[in-house]
Amino acid sequence: MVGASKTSIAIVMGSDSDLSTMQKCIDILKTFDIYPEVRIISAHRTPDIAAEFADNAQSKGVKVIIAAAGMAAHLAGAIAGRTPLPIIGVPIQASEGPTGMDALLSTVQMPPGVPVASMAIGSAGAKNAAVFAVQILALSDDDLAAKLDKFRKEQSAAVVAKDKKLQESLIS
Ligand code: RP5
Repeated sequence: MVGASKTSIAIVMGSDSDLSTMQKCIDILKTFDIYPEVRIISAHRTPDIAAEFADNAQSKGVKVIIAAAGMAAHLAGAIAGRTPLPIIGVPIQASEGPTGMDALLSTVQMPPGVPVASMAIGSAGAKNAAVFAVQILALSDDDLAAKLDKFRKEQSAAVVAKDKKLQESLIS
């Protein structure tokens, strides 16, 4: 099983302008010792490469694809139409235009039968894409399930600590 989870996730994004947002996804995966394949592939500017990537992902051992794009964000859906792998979509807010709603609707409004699991717009979505991908893989990976359990407990403990600090500040 060594390294199995390291190659199980692929991240694709439509442009290098999406990378600063998707770095948050990559960083969370690293905390789970997952080092995904990361590609810049555009459904519109490099459609042939997008098709080739989608067609070959499963045979390369990829189990979950995270696809991020902004504006008319067709990358996740275009890949979903060519592979049975689960696709997690991350809508990115572009530097201009309607605050990411364009990308959200382009990502989430898939026709029945070809789903994309769309996350929230931007950084929150990028982070949740990582956690959601880990949750999928953890179903069949006990080591990863243990790391996920630890992650969630630490997350809860952080909130409890913040509440404790707040309560202490209110009585002092
Ligand atoms: C999308 O268009 C990309 O995913 C990016 O979010 C947006 C703008 O791309 P650039 O003009 O910054 O390359 O395809």
